[in-house]
Amino acid sequence: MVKHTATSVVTIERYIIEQERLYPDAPGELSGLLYDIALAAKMIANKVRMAGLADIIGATENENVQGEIQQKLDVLANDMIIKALDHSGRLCAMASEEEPDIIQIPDNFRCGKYCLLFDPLDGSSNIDVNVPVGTIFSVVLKITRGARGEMEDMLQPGRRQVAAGYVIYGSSTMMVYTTGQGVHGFTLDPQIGEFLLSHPNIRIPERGRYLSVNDSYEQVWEEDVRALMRRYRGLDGVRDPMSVRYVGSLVADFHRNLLGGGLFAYPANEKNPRGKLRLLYEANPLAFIVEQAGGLASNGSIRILDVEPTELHQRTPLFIGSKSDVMMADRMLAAPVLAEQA
Ligand code: AHM
Ligand code: MG
Repeated sequence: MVKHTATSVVTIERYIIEQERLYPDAPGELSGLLYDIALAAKMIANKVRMAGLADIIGATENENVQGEIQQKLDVLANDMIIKALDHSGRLCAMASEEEPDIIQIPDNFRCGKYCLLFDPLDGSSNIDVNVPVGTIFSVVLKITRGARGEMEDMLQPGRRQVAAGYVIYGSSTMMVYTTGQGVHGFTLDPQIGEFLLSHPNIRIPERGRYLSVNDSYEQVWEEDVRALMRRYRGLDGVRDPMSVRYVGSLVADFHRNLLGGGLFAYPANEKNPRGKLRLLYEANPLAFIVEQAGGLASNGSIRILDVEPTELHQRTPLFIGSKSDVMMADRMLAAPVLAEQA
């Protein structure tokens, strides 16, 4: 990794170019792809920042905006990502949490060798109350021979990802990504419109301070999950208690735990026997990031990155964060969580 002094200003573009020089075998197209995603993130950040004003502006400028500003932000974010990337020649197809099927590259654009899978605006139900939301993305190489991306290209296990990242639209906007050479975070300077390197080589603490879980599901958890949560809280005297922090916005909960140490858990339950979160758009990319930062992600029985996907919108239980805390989940959830069989 190139060392930067505290005073050097490193834009995401400069960083990506420098990484490319360090790893000459790495395909340059991947760098361009990351840069395109950063551009889409800036456009989404701009809309998210205006979200609280949408009604006010809509009321005064109804004719001009023709409803666009009041369109659901997750749909807008979805469209922005597609439009920022479909013409680049780098992708052979995309898949989004917002779309039922694979998104093909329009006929008039060249197809490339990568597939992009993304959740355009995770936690979007929080937007009305000014809680951070995020974009999550995953990149895999095309494995089929035809010109276009196919389902088989999308359904690759997470360990085959070549890049993954997220953008958090919080008190500031940050983009965090990995290409398999560590995890690096960039903060958007809104004055100049550039992502600047602010968190080089992020490492997650081995043991977590925070537990992020929605414990209103306690009644519908299996008994082993209940016992695990009691352990994290220090109630069985084995572990010192973790503090509970739950935003209910995965990117925000994950980001806090990545920097400060902690565990995010969304176990299977009676109502959601396969869990809630999506393997391809949420669990896989965050699992790649957390492992690159020294942490771990599991579905309660196996490593998330080793799960073989069978469908585009597959759900999975998720335990992700500091290594020793995720390993504790694997040890205590003796019976595999219901996900794999379903
Ligand atoms: P979404 O993709 O529909 O936004 O749902 C995912 C969100 C995550 O951000 C968050 O961790 C989880 O749902 C919260 O779910 P719950 O309200 O059941 O705790
Ligand atoms: Mg989501």
